Order: sequence, then structure tokens, then C-alpha cells
Amino acid sequence: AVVGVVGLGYVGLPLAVEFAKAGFTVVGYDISTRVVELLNQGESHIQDVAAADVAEAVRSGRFTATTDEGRLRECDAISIAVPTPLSKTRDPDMAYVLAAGDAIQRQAHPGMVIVLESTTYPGTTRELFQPRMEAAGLTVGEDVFLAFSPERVDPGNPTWHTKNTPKVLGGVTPACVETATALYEACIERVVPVSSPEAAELVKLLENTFRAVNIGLVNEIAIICDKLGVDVWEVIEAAATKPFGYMKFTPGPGIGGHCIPLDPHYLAWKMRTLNYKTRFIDLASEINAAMPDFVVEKVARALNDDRKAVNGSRVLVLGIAYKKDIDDMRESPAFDVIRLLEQRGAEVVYHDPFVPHFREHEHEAGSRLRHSVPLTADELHSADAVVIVTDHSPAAVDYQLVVDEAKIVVDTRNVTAKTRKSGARVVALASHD
Ligand code: SAJ
Repeated sequence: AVVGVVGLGYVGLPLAVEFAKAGFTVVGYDISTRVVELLNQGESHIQDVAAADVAEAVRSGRFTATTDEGRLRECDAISIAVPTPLSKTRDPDMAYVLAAGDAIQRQAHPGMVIVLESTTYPGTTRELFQPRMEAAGLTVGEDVFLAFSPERVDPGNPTWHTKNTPKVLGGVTPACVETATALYEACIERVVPVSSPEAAELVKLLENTFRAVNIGLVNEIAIICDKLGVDVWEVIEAAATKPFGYMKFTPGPGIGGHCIPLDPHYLAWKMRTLNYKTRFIDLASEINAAMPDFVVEKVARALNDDRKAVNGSRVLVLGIAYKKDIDDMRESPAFDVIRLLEQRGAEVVYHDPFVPHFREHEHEAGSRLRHSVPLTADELHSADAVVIVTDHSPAAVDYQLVVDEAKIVVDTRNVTAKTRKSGARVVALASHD
């Protein structure tokens, strides 16, 4: 059988490789010529997909990448894993999903199984894909089979991969559930069928909104600790000793990535169209989004204690990736911290060993910050304050050097806790001073 995968990113490429390993012939469709060419040369642009696996799939003739949408007509099944970002107004940007739906409408034929994987609001599969199939004269549940199956890829996770992570799947009709489940069971160890695509769409949003609201809670606990003069890290670590009924999350300068900051907005947006305003979810998003302000306020106060204004000070931002030990900067709170500091007149530079430089189009700050400055005593001396935003491992960042050489260190991630006390004044995320 021939399986098509639309979108060859951190979700689609691992899935394509698993289908190829399971013996399917796989047509990988992507709009990026660069991605298609490097894949057909047996290389991989995705951290968790070994080039050797791509090369073997290509060599064996099981996998080809293409930018030619017409190749999808050869497929008996198609999985769609295209991005679902937010627009500038923080509303769902469904452009990639709609483009995929239009392509499927043009290429679908009787017998085809179509599975949407992109994280999206409940109702997307039924509202955006089913009409397109019917417009092509194909009855869902008879001529074609339509389902939603959320991705659960955790980039860099050494234990959980596409093959061994249980896969939830909801179909428009029972026949859709059965056919799509049979397809996925050929290459994923455990498929968890649910009775509708809306249920499956909501499962994903529950998983990630659960994370977002719990991070929002511990961020509010950090603000409370700050006002009470309590060490929030001590509270978090001690609470985490509870062996049942508690799950540890840690506060920080905000939340980044392509999932956690976005997914609650997909749910809130959909519910507003049904005249229900989500409250708890929105409040958590507000708290998370306000953490950069909270952090910059602490930097300002620390500089003021040194009789300095933010205006005219040089601030070194330590870490711009959205989470530790990776090079991904999407939605990183570091950019909010940078923007707020610059709005107050600070001169900002950054150091991130995982992001030596970034291209201008990746962020409007790119024009000024394009390169990571070296983490040297000189750089640290020339900074009026250092603010640690990403909790990169000590193997990647010499935090002892930072506290030895910097004047002020605002540590929003508690990564200097294990350094020997030294010259710098270290200000914690939640601290009375
Ligand atoms: N963060 C905190 N405190 C926490 C946890 C995270 O401030 O306790 C911040 C991180 O620094 C980061 C953001 O939140 O800026 C998101 O972090 P994340 O750990 O949720 O990482 P993501 O967004 O890369 O991926 C999450 C992962 N969920 C996990 O269970 C680790 C990943 O497995 C999911 O597949 C992914 O969401 C997804 O696809 O939804």
C-alpha cells in the first residue's frame, strides 16, 4: 500500500520513516524544495530522525519526497502534519491545514484514508475536511475514510518516540475509525480509538492546556512567593516530594514553543465562536504571558538598587531558546524580555550556545541581536545585568563564571543555585530584594 505524508517536519518525517519501516511505500509531500531535496539525498533536518533511516528508506525505494501534489493521487492513505500557528492577532492560522484540505480534495479518490494530525480546535476535521471530500463527490465513511489523530512527539525525548507513544484516533464514522486504526497499527504499537474526531481533537488540547494552566499556576505561586519573601524553588521542590496526587511544574520567565503557548488559544477561540468565554484557560494564558514583564521589573529593580536606570544599561540575556538544551526559539519568552528591556532603553545582547546566530526573518530582533556574544569575563564585566532566561544545562553554560564575573544576575530558572557564592548579586525569580 502507498501512504502519503503531508508536511515533513518534526511530526511528519518520523511518521513517514515509521511507515516506510513497516513496509509501506511512502510519498512525502512538502512545500519546501529545500526539505524535499535534502531528504531525497538521504539527509535529515529533524533532530529525532537519523539520516541513516532516511537514507535507507530512500535507497530501498520505500520513501520519496516531493513538492508535486499530484503524487498524492497514488496514495491509499494520507496523514497530514502541517503547522497550525497563531496569527498576529493570536487567532488560529488555518492556512496550512486549508491548503492541505484543498490538495486532498483535488487528489482524493475512492478508498482513500485521510488522517489529520495537526493540533487544532475541536470540529476542524468535520467542518473543514468532510465538506471538501463531499465536494469531490466522495461520501465520508463509504468512499473515503476520515479521522483525526493528535501527534504526541516530544522532540529530543530519549524514551518516547512515534512508534512507542500511544496514539489516540477519532473517526467521523465507525468505518473511519476502523480503517484509520488498522493503518496506524501497522507502525505504531498502541492505537487508542475514540468515537469522534472532536474527542480526539480535544484530547490533544486537554493534554497541552493541562500543561499551560499548571505552568500558569506555579508562575502565580512564584509571584505570591515574591511578595511574601518566600523561596519559590524551595516550595516547589518540597511540594514535589508528595508521592501521590501532585505533579511538579516549575515557574519561569514565561512559556515558549509551538504547542503550549498556542493550544489554549485554539480552544478559547473555538469556544468564543460558540458564545462560551473560557475563563480558567484565559487566566492561565494571561499569567504566563505576563511573566516577561515580571522578570524585566526585577531586572529594573536590581539595576535601580545599583543606582542605575534600565535606560542606557547593557543587559546580557543568557539563553534565547524556548527551553533547555535545544536550539528552537519559537515563541521564546526571551524575545519578550528583550523587547521590554529595549523599550526601556536598555542595550541588549544575548548568549546562547545552542543558538549561535539567527536569521533576521526569524524575529524582528534579528537585526540587532543576530549573533550570540561569547560568554567571557569581558562580556560579563561589560553587562550592567545578566538575566538568565533559558535553563540550559551547566554543561553548556558556565554558571560559575557568570556569578564570578557579573555584577547582577537575575536568575529566572534557579540554575545558579549550585554555584559557589561569588561576586555577583544574584536575584532569584521570586525574592524579596
Ligand atoms: N515550562 C515551564 N515550566 C514547566 C514546564 C515547561 O515554564 O514546568 C515552559 C518551558 O520552558 C517552555 C514551555 O513551557 O518554554 C513549553 O515547555 P514543554 O516542556 O511543554 O515543551 P514543548 O512545548 O517542547 O513540548 C510539550 C511537551 N510536553 C511534554 O510533556 C514534555 C511535548 O512532549 C509535547 O509533545 C509537546 O508539548 C506538544 O507537542 O504538545
